Amino acid sequence: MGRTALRTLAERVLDLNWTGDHTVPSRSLYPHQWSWDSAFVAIGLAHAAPDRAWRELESLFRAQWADGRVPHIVFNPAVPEGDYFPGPAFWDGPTTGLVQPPVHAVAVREIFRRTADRERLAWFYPRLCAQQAYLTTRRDAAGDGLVSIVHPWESGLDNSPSWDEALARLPADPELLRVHRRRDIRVAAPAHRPTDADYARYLAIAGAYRDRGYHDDDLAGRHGFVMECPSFNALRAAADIALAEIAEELGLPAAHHRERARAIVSAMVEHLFDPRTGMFHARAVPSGERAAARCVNGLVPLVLPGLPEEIAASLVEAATSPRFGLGGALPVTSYDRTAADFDPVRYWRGPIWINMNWLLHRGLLGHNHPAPAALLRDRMLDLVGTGGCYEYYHPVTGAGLGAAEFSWTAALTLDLLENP
Ligand code: 2M8
Repeated sequence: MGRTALRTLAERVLDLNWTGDHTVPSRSLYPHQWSWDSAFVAIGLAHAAPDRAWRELESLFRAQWADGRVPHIVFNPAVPEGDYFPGPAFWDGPTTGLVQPPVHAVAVREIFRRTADRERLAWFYPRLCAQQAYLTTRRDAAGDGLVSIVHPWESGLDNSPSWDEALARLPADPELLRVHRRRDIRVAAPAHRPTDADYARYLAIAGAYRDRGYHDDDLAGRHGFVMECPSFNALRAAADIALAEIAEELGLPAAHHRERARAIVSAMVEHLFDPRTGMFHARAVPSGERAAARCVNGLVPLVLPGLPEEIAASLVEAATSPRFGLGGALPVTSYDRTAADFDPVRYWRGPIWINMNWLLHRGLLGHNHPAPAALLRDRMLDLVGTGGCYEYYHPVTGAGLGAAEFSWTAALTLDLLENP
C-alpha cells in the first residue's frame, strides 16, 4: 500500500473508533477509554485532527482522581456491562483504580507543538504534575525512587514474561473464573490471549487492591504483586522531561522536573539494568529479585536522552541481536525470539507491537542512530501497510493478530508518516 493510502486508512480507523469525546482502542475488544491508548491516539490525532487530540486527553483527565491518579480505564456508561470484563461492576466505580504508563505529558507536548494552544497547555500542566506526584509519593513502594506497579495491567504489557516469576508465587483460583466469565476469549482467539491461570491471578490481584479501597499504604508488606517495570519508569522520566519543556513554555520553574528525570534514570541504572544481559529487567519488591526474562520493556529506556551512552549502546546491541531482530525483515518483538517459551501469537509473549517499536524508533533517533531508526520506521510502515492497523503482528509472517482496526497502531502510523 502506498503511503498516501496508508494515511487514509489510518485516519479512517481513528474516525471509526471516535465516540464523540474519546477514541476506543477497538470497537470489538475494548469498548471503553484506556489511559495510555488515549495518549498514543492523541499523538496521531495531533496531525490529523488537533482539536480532537486535545479533547481525547481532556476527557481522560476529567476522570483523574483527587489523589492525582489517572485511571487505566474510564468506563463509558452507555456501554452495557456485558461488553467488557472486568467492567464497572467489578471495579466498583466509573473507572478502574489502576494506572498505566504516563505517556500523557509527551502527548500534550506533541499536540502543543502543532497547535500552540497555550490556554489548553495551561489547563493540563497542573493535572500532569498531579499525575506525577501521585506516582512519586504513593507508588514508590521500595523507597528507591522507582515507581512500583501493583498489577500486570498497569504495565500495559499484560502477560509479558516479566511477570511470570511473581505471578507463579500467587495461587490461581479457578473458582474466580466460574464466578466471573471472561469475555476476551469469546471475542478473540484464546491462543492469542492470556491463559485462564493468569487471568484468575489478574482478578485476584485486582480484587485485593479494590477491597482495600485502592489504598497504597504499605504496598510492599500487604500487596501480592509489587514490581518495578523498566518501561513504566522510563516513560515516567520522559514525562518529566516533557513537563520541563511545558513549564518553560508557560514561564514556570522547570528545574525540578529535569532533576527528577535525572534521579529516575540513575535509580533505573542502579536497580534495573543488568550488565550481563545488557538490558533492563523488571524487579520484584520487596525481594529485589530481577526477572530473568528479556522483554521489550527492558529496551524501552532507550527513549531517555539522559541515559549514559554506554548503556544506550548496550540496548541498541541487545535490540539488534537475534533475540529481538532490530534491522531484520520485521520490527522488534515483544519477547526474546530465542527463548524456549517465545510464543508467536500470544499477546505480549512474542508478537510485534507498534507502540513499543515507535518508542524504540524515538530512542534510536535520540541517541544518534539515524540509519537503524529509518529502517525501523520503514519496517513498521510496511507491516501496517501490508496487514492493516492490527493490535499486534506475527513475528515470523507479519500477519495481523488481535483486534483489527486498532487505534494506537493507526495513530502512531500517522505520526511516523508525518515525521520522515
Ligand atoms: C490490553 O489490556 C487490557 C487490560 O487493560 C485487556 O487485555 O483487556 C493491553 O494491551 C494494554 O496495554 C492496552 O492498553 C489495552 C487496550 O488496548 O489492552
